[in-house]
Amino acid sequence: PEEYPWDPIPEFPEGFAWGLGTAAYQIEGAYNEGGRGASIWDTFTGANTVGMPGAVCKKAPCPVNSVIAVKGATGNVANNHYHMYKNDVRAMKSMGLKWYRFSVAWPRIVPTGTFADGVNQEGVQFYHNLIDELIAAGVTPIITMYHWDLPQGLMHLDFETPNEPCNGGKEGWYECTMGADGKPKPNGLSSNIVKEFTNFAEFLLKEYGSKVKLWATFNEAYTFTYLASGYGKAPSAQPYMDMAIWPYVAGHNVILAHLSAVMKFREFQKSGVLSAEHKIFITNNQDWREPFSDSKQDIAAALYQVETQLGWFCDPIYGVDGVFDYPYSMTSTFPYMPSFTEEEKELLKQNRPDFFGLNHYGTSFIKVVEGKSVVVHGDLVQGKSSWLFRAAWGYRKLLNWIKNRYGQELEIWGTEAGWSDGAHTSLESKEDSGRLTYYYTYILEMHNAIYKDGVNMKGFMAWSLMDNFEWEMGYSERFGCLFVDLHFGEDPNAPTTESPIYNAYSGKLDGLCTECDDPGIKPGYAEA
Ligand code: PNW
Repeated sequence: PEEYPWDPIPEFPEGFAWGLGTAAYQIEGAYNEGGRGASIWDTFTGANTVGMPGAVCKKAPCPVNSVIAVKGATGNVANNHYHMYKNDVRAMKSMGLKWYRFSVAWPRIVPTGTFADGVNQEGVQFYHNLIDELIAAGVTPIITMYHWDLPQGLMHLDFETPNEPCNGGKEGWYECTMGADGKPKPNGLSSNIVKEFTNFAEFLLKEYGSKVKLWATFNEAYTFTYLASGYGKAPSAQPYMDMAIWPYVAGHNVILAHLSAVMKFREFQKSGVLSAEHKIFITNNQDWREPFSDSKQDIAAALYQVETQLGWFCDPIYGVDGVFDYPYSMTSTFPYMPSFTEEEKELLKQNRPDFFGLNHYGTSFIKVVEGKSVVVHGDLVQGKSSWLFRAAWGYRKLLNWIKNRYGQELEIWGTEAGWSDGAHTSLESKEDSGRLTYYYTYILEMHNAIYKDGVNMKGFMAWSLMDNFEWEMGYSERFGCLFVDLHFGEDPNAPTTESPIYNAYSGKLDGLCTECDDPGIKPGYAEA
């Protein structure tokens, strides 16, 4: 279908890693089983977390964050992967999958988030079982340490009197101290959040390092700091925070937590806990921003967008011409930009990750109208997601941008790319031409980037293995390479506006959603 001749994909370099990805909260379910603690996503979706370690909700009804777009949808059950992982791995094996990127749920391993409170052996064992199953099926695991499900115990929300951070409490990624100049200052490498993430990372490396060689610290720092602060992409201390301040406080803490985990990794490589074959990276995300015209304004505005998203995290982590710091476009124009100490910059330089992890989905055109950047999409084809416009050439341009900025020797691993379509209730309507066109064209352009432009790309993990809980969009957007039969509305006890969060797995109503006026897709459970 569509405009391509569908000739066979040309050969890729030997050993090129082809794989699929998922994230814990999007597939696992079993949110209140096996000793798991509460995460910020349980709170965000309105799950009943009463009695769970680290929960903010002490008695039902628990508060629901009003910015979630598909009311009533939760990851309480999701793909039930926690119980069905053997099935899922069997599916991977039958597809001939060789690489699989997944994340570990921090609150499943450290229920309160505070390491000194103890580790949950049942959770630890679950990931051993999963990894063993993968390896037995010939699938190489890649672990993402953090894919947005912060233990709630590390972020004490106050729903009654919403307040902005910097008040000395447990503030998750927003931890800071108010400076005398009225600007919040992150607390540096010794902050509580950095220490707890490092404890968690250290534990993971010791526990699973003998089985897993590839490790990512974070998934999409931009999304869970910037989008989380203002657009409800993920929960923050309150739905709409001051966007000039808080994303940058959170981002700073994330970069230092990443640095601290890499330092631990290198230390373990020196002491022999890990080997030289172990590799560590971070995954950041960028959709391509193409100048709408060749006017200087449009070109500058498009570049500014890439620098202030991808550059924000990657300039300090990978360095530009030997300088490991925020882009000048940010430090010179953002009033609340935190700064790194000289010592931190030196540590960033000495602890550069082994790979560049890249999540990339689509492209937008940037046009300056009356001094403001406007996003337009011309005739690009749109997926189900509001932000997703297909343009494989944008992928090639972005890969070149990364090569030119961070150096040709740095290996790039595509850690996500994918296409969403809408809700289907039966397999009959699944033709999948949008997804096939997406992958076919993106893979061709990736091939061009490698063979024509000299981009040093080593792997490509498509998103996602299967349809799953698409964050604030619930189950209304499907990114799966495997179609999932969502058992919505077929059950006589399926949710109504009065019975908001029906847990089809346990057969119980286990949440209280106060705003289920427009459930869109009914909450329920999914089975791959
Ligand atoms: C990624 N944007 O998020 C995440 O890593 C996945 O967990 C998620 O399921 C997937 O992409 C699809 O959304 C994104 O605003 C966050 O362009 C933000 C954007 C794109 C992807």
